[in-house]
Amino acid sequence: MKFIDEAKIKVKGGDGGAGVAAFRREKFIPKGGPAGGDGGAGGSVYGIASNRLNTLLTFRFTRIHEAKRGEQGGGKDKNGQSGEDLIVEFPVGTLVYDDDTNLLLADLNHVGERVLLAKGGDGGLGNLRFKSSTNRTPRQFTYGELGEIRELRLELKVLADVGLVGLPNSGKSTLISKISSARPKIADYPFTTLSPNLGVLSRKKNEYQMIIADIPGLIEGAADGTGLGIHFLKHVQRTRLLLHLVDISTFCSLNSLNKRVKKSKEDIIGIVNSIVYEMEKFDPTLKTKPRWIVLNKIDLLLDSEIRFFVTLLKDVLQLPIYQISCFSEEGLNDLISELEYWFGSFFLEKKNTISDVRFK
Ligand SMILES: Nc1nc2c(ncn2[C@@H]2O[C@H](COP(=O)(O)OP(=O)(O)OP(=O)(O)O)[C@@H](O)[C@H]2O)c(=O)[nH]1
Ligand SMILES: [Mg+2]
Repeated sequence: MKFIDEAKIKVKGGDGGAGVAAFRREKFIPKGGPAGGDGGAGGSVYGIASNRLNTLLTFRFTRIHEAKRGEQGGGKDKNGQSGEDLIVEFPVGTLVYDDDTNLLLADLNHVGERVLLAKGGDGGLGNLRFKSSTNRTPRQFTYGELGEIRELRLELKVLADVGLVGLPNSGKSTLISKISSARPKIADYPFTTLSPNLGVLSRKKNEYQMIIADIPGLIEGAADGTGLGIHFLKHVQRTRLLLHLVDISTFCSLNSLNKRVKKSKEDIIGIVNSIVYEMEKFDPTLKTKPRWIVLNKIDLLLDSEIRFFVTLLKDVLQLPIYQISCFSEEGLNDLISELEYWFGSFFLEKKNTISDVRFK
């Protein structure tokens, strides 16, 4: 499935049917009087948040969404039938903007949430309506109103509880594959992940569910378009917590004797903080979002080295720091327990669940 998070569509309410001018024509009833029925109202277009969709891809193929028009009125006092409403499904997390005014019409973030996007036109009036003591044989009728037309801009910001951010290769996709049933592509080259993956962390027989978003890696200069850019950060904007993955083995380098040596304190802090500036450039509030540093790949270093780096970072960053190895799975249970504890009751409240999703 290709991940598309922006689309433009046009919605149109159905036109109202015209009213009719007609007269009763029956045997032995001369001058039967007006009998033209009203036109039916046009159907309206509604948007609804659904968990059957995970991307806006379908809107790239179908751009115009139009409700049915109302039927014209008939003779013998017959009113036209109303046009059927059109219900358009959007993935949960879709923001719907009026493309002309840029006004946010809806933020569909709960399954079943519904919004009126384009109202159908009212039906016209038949001549029966114009009958009065002074106008016994009215010939007037009105046409139906036109349905509303709107150009819409759709933007999907996936709704996840936890966002994984970090440099390419830090192990974000490996982590999501270990703690949820999501199976994203994993490889030892940068930018393996090209679009977000969602995974659901379920605990205690589905009593707890937490949605985790794995996004493409960020690098220095991402805000200026380097690498895959920072566009994907919008998918962690609505998370409650960021897990900032760092490959701890990058804190060391090999010297001329092929011996592992620790990098300088400045370099280490530089590695960790390199993406923070990019996040801030994208959205300053991301910097204030709760963030935990997760040092991954501890299987590649000695315990003494790990202790050294953790102490160094704790002193400087003042952020919670966790150590894990997605390979040996060391530290994973502790991390999950901390997540459960941190999310507390919110974890239990979750109603809108999604299934693991992988986008190509
Ligand atoms: N030794 C070791 N290697 C790991 C560990 N976790 C992940 N890797 C490897 O690190 C490489 C990168 O992992 P990914 O999960 O693809 O990294 P990513 O952060 O998703 O990378 P991008 O999608 O490119 O941003 C892969 O070769 C993984 O097998 C770990 O705990 N220990
Ligand atoms: Mg990845």
